[in-house]
Amino acid sequence: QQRKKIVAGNWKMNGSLAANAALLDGVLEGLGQPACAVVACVPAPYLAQVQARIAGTALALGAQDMSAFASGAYTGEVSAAMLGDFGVAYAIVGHSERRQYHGETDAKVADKALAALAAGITPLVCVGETLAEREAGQTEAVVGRQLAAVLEKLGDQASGMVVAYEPVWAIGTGKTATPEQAQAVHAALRAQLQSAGDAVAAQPILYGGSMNAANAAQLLAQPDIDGGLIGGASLKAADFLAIVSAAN
Ligand code: 3PY
Repeated sequence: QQRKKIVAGNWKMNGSLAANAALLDGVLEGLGQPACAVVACVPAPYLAQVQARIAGTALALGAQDMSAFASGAYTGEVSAAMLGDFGVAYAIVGHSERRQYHGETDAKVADKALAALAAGITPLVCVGETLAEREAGQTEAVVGRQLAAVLEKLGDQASGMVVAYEPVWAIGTGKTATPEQAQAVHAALRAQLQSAGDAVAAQPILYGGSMNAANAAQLLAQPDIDGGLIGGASLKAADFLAIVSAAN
């Protein structure tokens, strides 16, 4: 397969200076020079700590969210340029926890993706349906709507983004989409990306939602699953490294 794979850990709101140091020691000890891109999306206060520790290694730095605005009177926000100052290469935007608990709309997510690209940061754009939406047979309509908003906003810059499919019912619940369920949605997303051009469709599509050391290989064996956005398993060095190995 031609597409480069990406394994991105989403630490969410976990960690401390001490815990991060131990986790990074464990990951970096076993990481070597993987063929896939490997990313740690860390809480903003720890960017400097992680940037210093990963210098010269194959681990790249990511953020979990960012502001859609460039600068100014937006109390509490962190801009893409600020992230860039700390060597951030990737930023998750539109994670379902942001959509659910912080009211992020499709339009807001699209604005964030655009702001990331303007700062040279690759947005990891999350899409996904709730359980109710899946049971109502709306999965493809929902993720299609979420992705369309971003494609429209980015226009010819869309080839700079990476999409992550995260079924909301599989996030932090221990439930995982079966490889076949995930592949079906990834294929639909790929077709939608293709409508925006070859370069857009050539980007990896990540699966997220309780991907772990036990299920990663089967998920990653699917033709349109090109990596993972890893929640809980990214907090355990051995589990995270096992997923990286499965992607290599
Ligand atoms: C999960 O695996 O729970 C995630 O939300 C990854 O972003």
